[in-house]
Amino acid sequence: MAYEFKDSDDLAMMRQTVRQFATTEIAPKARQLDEDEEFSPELTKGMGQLGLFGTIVAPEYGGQGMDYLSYVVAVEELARVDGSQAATIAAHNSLGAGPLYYFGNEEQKRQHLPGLCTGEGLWAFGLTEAEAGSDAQSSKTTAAFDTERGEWVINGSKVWITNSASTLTKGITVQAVTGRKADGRAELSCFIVPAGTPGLSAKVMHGKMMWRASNTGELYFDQVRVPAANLLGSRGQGFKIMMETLDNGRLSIGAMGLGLAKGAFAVTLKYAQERRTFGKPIAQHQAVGFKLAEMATRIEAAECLLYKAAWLKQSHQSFQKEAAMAKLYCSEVAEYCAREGQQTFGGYGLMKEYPIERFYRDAALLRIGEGTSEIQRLVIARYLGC
Ligand code: COS
Repeated sequence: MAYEFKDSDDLAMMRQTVRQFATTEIAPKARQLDEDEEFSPELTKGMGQLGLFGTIVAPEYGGQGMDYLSYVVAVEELARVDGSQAATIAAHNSLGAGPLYYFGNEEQKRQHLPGLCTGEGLWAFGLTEAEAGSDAQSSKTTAAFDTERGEWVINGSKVWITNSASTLTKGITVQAVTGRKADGRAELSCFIVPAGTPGLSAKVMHGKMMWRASNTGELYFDQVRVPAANLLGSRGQGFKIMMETLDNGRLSIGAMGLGLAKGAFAVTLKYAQERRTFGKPIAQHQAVGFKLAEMATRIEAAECLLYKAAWLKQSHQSFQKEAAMAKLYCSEVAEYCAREGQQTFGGYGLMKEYPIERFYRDAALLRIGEGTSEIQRLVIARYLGC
């Protein structure tokens, strides 16, 4: 049989373990952490003990050696309860550990990866700048080579960088301009910048509408010096490293969308079966029943698309187009389910007491972060030959 539309025994066990942790450890704290805009090192370490760090990294570097579908399911189960904790895991694994694992040389991998597979250390992805968001090639951050000292000197800034300004942050992979190509475009390269390097400062970004308990930082590089050995990949390969990393990252953002949609659906169904109007549970009014039917149908379609994309990735087939589709569609389904769920809750859906309110806010990030919905459509259209 070519397809098996069910979790394997191992996957089902992993799903159950993460769901249990999310329900018993994260759910009771999620509302308060969101309200206080507080990152939780304790929950992060707890997720580390569960094996959710270094998920796809091979055991020889300290990782869990999971396949991609298992990783996607782990993120989905966290997002079913809390987008902030899921964001910490997704950003760390796909964007933090990912480029070091896929593009690092042996020495870099042995030096950095083991500490990133436990939950005791976070690594961030330094791509976005104030004037380089969707147009990710237009970085202004520069790295100049000091031939006398054999060091790169980095100057510039980054913004919106998940996991970059926490007490657990161990470092950042930074894209910087290292010269000009023959056609005049910027030559971009990636650098490993450990936290605490002189000249590097990080500021936590406050006032977010969503993912309020995840750590988001603004980074400043003022004559930050790193040795030549901290170049990741080769000089000029930086943009490709970043783009390939985002291809992978789209799968985990898709998982965040699917998880949020499932979480919003679950609380809405329960509420609709309990809340009574006109003498019966509102689930029995066709207007509400149709909403639930539509949510469930879209969730089913989103799951098929995402799991297929993850399967393509883990079976070493071309997956980039499907990853962009999954990111796009799962984030739209998440937003749909959060909005229709909130509508079903009526006035209560506007109150922080009910998690649907948080789902509604968290869903907004998914159509903007790690490539807007417009960028996903652009990427998909390119794969179609448009
Ligand atoms: N994998 C590998 N290489 C890739 C690639 C990918 N997915 N996408 C592009 N490239 C390569 C191209 O092949 C091209 O190589 P050459 O210079 O050797 O020809 C180079 O990168 C430039 O590609 P292109 O000209 O297509 O780049 P654009 O400036 O047009 O940008 C988009 C392409 C819009 C897709 C890209 O900028 C993008 O993804 N932007 C969104 C960034 C984003 O998601 N930011 C959010 C980060 S939050 S963590």
